[in-house]
Amino acid sequence: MTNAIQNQAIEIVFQPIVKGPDEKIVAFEALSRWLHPVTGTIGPEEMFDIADEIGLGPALGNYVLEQACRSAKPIFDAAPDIELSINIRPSHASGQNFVESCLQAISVNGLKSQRLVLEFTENDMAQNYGQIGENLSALSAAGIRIAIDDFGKGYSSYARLTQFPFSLLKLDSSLITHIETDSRVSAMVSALVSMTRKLGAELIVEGVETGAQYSKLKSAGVTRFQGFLFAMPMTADDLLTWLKPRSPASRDRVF
Ligand code: G
Ligand code: MN
Repeated sequence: MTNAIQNQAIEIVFQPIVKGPDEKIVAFEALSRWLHPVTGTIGPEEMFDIADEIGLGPALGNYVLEQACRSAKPIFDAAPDIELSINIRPSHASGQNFVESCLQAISVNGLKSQRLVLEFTENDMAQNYGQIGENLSALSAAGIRIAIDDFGKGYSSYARLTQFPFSLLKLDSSLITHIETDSRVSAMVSALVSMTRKLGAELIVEGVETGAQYSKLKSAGVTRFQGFLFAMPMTADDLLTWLKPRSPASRDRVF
C-alpha cells in the first residue's frame, strides 16, 4: 500500500454532478482506485478496507485528499464556483489531525473552504461518531460542507440525520432503479426532496442512467444529479475540456 502511494498507483478520476434545469456542472466527485500490478483495478471500498486493516487508512485518506485538491486546482481556476466532493472514511475523519489536513490541503492549493464537500456514508456515520462529530463541527465552522452518501442503501437512520451538519443528501441509486415502473418511488423521492429542503440541505440523486429516470426525477423536484447519463468519471484534464463552453449540439449527452 505504501508502495502504491509512492509509485502513484492510486488513480483519482472525477465525475461531474449537474444541476437542473440546464444540466450545468456544479460539482465533481473525486473517485479513487488502485491500479494493482497483479490483481488489476481495485475499487475504493476494497482499497480502503485493505488500508484500514493494516493501519494505513488515514495515510491513504490524506493522500487522496491532497491529490484530489491538487488535481482540482486547474479546474477551480477555470470554474471558480464549482464544488469538489471527496469521499471520507471514518478511520480518517476520526483522527486528531483530520481537521488540519483538510484545511492544509485546500490552503496549499488556494481553494476556498466553501468549495469543498466531504462525503460520508450513512453506514459509516452510524458507527464511531464521537471524535468525528467534533471534527465535522470544526470543519463546518470553517465553511467546509458535509454530504451524506449512499442514503437509502442501508439502514437509513432519520435520527442520525439530525445529529450532524449536512448540506447535501445523496440518494443511492438503488431506490431509483424502479422509478419508471413504480409510482411509489416517485412519491418517496418527492417527499425526500421536500424533507431535505426543509432541513436546509439539497438532495442529489446518484446513478442516473436513463433519460426516463431523469425525467421522473425532475418531475419529483430533484435538482442535482450524478450518473452515467450525464458523464462518466474522467481525468482532471478531460474534465477541464468538458468544462469549456459547449454548444447544445456538440454536447455528448446520451439522449
Ligand atoms: O459510493 P459513491 O456514491 O461515492 O460512489 C460512486 C460510484 O458510483 C462510483 O464508483 C461511480 O463510478 C459509480 N457510478 C457513478 N455513476 C453511475 C451510474 O450512473 N451508474 C452506476 N451503476 N454506477 C455509477
Ligand atoms: Mn460518494
